Amino acid sequence: MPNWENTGKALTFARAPYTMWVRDSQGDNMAGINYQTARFEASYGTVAQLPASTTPEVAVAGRSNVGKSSLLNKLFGRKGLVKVSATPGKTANINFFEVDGIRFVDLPGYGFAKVSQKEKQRWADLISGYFAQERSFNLVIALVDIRHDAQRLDHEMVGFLQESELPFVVALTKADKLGRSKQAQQAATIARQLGISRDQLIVTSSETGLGIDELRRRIAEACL
Ligand SMILES: Nc1nc2c(ncn2[C@@H]2O[C@H](COP(=O)(O)OP(=O)(O)OP(=O)(O)O)[C@@H](O)[C@H]2O)c(=O)[nH]1
Ligand SMILES: [Mg+2]
Repeated sequence: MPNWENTGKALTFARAPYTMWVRDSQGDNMAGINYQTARFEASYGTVAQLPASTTPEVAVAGRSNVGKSSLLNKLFGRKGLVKVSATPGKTANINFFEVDGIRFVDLPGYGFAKVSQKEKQRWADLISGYFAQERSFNLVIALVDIRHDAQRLDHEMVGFLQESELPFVVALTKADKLGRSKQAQQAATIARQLGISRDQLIVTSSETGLGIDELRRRIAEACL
């Protein structure tokens, strides 16, 4: 049972059965997703506010400061669409973006120590509340910093995704901070630590664009 924060309150994930939407591909899957249409949809502070899920959804989850917002900007090819900050804890809401009929969901980062217990609990409730809803979970992109061993909260996130049988990939972030051989070494180590196969893991960088095309391929497979 995941315990997202050290609040002492374990959160249960009772995932409702869900309908998986796929976007109408107008007879041609190869047409792909037009990322140039990316637009901010809305920001929600409580799960009760979330609108019904009527399109494919791609959610981005990971520890605070791991690079969720930067990765979304890189995917969209739009520098400032998703707010990025050097200060962790910037995204304390669930933010929806709409890209060519597909909804991208920027989840709040977990594990940031310097906020109040109350705020931590609010973030944890947002994340678990999102996954407990009846939504079209086409793909979850779980982000893990390539420079470090998998942390407790990374294990809990991936364990939860495996147990709930949600479709997911792990994107290792900030690969530009390591050399090529170290990247490969960390990818193998983190895959082993998380108990996932190497092909469930993509090495990425929002600085250089490494892995972004591969990620777009996975998203297209999951949503079209
Ligand atoms: N070098 C490098 N820095 C990155 C990369 N991705 C993100 N960063 C930096 O890491 C910091 C956090 O990035 P964000 O994208 O805001 O991270 P986040 O996961 O959205 O953070 P929260 O919303 O606070 O949970 C920023 O200073 C980014 O510039 C990357 O691929 N390479
Ligand atoms: Mg963010």
